[in-house]
Amino acid sequence: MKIVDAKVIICCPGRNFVTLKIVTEDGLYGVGDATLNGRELAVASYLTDHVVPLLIGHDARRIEDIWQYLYKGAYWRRGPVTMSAIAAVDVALWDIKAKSMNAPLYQLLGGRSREAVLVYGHASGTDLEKTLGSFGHFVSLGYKAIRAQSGIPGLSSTYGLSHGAMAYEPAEKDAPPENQWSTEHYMRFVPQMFAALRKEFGTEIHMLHDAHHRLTPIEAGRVGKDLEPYRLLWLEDPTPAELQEGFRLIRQHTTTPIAVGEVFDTIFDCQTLIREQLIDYIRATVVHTGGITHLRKIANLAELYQVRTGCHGATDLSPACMGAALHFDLSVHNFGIQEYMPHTEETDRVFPHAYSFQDGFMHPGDAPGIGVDIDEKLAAQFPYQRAYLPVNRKLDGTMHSW
Ligand code: CS2
Ligand code: MG
Repeated sequence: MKIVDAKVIICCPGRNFVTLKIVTEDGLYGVGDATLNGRELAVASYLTDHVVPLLIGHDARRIEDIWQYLYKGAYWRRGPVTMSAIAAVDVALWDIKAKSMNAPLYQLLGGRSREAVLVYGHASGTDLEKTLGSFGHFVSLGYKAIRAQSGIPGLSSTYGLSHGAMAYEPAEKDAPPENQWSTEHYMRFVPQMFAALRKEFGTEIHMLHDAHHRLTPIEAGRVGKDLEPYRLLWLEDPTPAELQEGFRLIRQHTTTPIAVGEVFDTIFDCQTLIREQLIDYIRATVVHTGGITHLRKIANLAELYQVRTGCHGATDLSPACMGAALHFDLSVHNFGIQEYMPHTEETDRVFPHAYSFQDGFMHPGDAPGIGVDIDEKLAAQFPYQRAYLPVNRKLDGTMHSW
């Protein structure tokens, strides 16, 4: 089953997506997401200029060998650009293999371990009252787990607020927007927000929160401790994870479960975190971590240490990533939860898909492969538009983690 063609499709149906399509000699094709938010064209060039010429003539069935060939053959290891490119090839090949067997991908990954995939939605508002309203909306839609983010009193703007919609767009067109940050303001406000949420919505619903890497480990320990009465499912990205041992300090101070990993690109970013049981959920996902092949290895390591998966699933991960992630989630034993931010109607039209949401859970569907396609003609109607993730400055103007 030789690979005869591979091409990169870049489109912007509301936001940018980079997709790889691989075609085999028997006419089968597979798609894989290669989107790296704010740096999309770097991955597109990596694929078109360096990877596609290597793929032609290879046997599409040799997924593991092609993964090793691209990873080791590059000499320059790891990094989000390389690993997103490898992920796109990997997912497209899994898609082809599953299609060639006329089976949904999860059947090749060991079959389903559960009936459906628990997902969390994104409640947010510019102030506490609006956040409570948004949370109530998600409850009414059947969500069993909801992340809550809010504007913070005293700060003019905060990252990750959807302004009443079901999702927010992480990146903005042209130049990076600048948000304001103050750890003191944040630390005062967040426990009040969860006190209000628990009071209004009770103890049954799972609540989550994302600190977006903005705290030092000891500050994160304090936030985790202050949030303990509200029993969060997780506190996400409490501190930047380049310093894996920083999480030891957090662990010494709080039993609030910790999730991290949406910016990780290999198992080497989280081996200490997992082996020392410094985290409870690993957020690495298909597109930024080398595809299904590598993510399964991370999950297998995590299983030994009772760490569960919680794949990143914001709107900058395309439906091709979401489809692949749902097959992974349905099959992997130590699954925890999957993030879900619905895409725009245009994006859903460009990427017809078999996955669906019902009553707080998702299912990848039973279409052969990953169950996600790309309508190339329609994609061509939405040309690329440069966009950037926001940056954060402290009140005195110092650059901070976003
Ligand atoms: C966030 C994302 O989904 C999340 O948890 O942290 O908004 C993230 O910032 C973006 O996906 C980055 O592209
Ligand atoms: Mg996050």
